[in-house]
Amino acid sequence: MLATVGLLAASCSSDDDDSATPATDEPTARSAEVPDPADDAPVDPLPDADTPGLVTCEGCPTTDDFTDFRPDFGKSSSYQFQGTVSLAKGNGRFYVESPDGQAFGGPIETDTQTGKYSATVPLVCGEHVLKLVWENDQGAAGVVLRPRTTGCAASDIRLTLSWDDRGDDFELHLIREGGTINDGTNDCTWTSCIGVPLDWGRAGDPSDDPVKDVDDVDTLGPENIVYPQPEVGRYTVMVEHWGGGQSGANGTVVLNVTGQRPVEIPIEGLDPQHVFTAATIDWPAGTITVVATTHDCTANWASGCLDKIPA
Ligand SMILES: [Ca+2]
Ligand SMILES: [Ca+2]
Ligand SMILES: [Ca+2]
Repeated sequence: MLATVGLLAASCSSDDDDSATPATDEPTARSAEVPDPADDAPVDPLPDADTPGLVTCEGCPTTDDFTDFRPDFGKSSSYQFQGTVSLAKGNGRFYVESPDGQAFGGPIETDTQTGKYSATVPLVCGEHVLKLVWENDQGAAGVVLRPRTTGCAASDIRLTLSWDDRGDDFELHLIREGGTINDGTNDCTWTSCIGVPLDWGRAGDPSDDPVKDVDDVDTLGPENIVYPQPEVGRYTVMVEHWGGGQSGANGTVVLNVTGQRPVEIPIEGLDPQHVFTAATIDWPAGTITVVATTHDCTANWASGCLDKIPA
């Protein structure tokens, strides 16, 4: 596949953009007429590059890890990318976009001394766009992939959480109507929704159950919950900051709900043993209502918040 590598112009800060020329006859990056996304949409770190291939610019971060830009991930719902990048100034960013308009992103943990990076990236059904991007003072560069997955059913609700290196660690919760955080029946989270999923919807039918298919137990994340065919009702999206982290941790939770554009909700200054209520989702309307409130649970914390929230 090396011979078919597409070199695209990256978003270099250099003025010398004419030097970056596509090496293949594949269509080049999107034109500049694409309207600006909404303020609360997940940010595409390489908005001008959508053609599969390496994205390079002079002096920018580079990686030699990719030769297959259209990988087939089969039935996997996530993939752990790991390798080495040169010249990255900090953590990278991944970004995923599906043909039906779902989008989400998160950090790629990157050791700037050794260049080693690792991130478990949630995948969506079918063919989609997946970017891995690093920055330095010269600009942003990396790789654009067009992966494919097969045999999966699209989820009407997808939640993707990531955080910074002060958070250790964050925990994503999807609570159905009538439930509270950390109740074992109505809260999809690390204790209830990994491996053997909760039996929501049709009893005994796992195809309509929520699953936490990506979990993380230290810094950065991501975590991901997919819920294919929601029951009618109101769902609450919450995030816990567990005990090992530092105060003032930041993060984001991205909601992808069928019929709605993606909404990214910032989490700002979440202290350990505090809980952030991100939003509610009403199904089947799909209505997302941003809540963005923080609850101090330090007085009632034992392996998670034991306060009865939401009411
Ligand atoms: Ca976690
Ligand atoms: Ca079920
Ligand atoms: Ca981690």
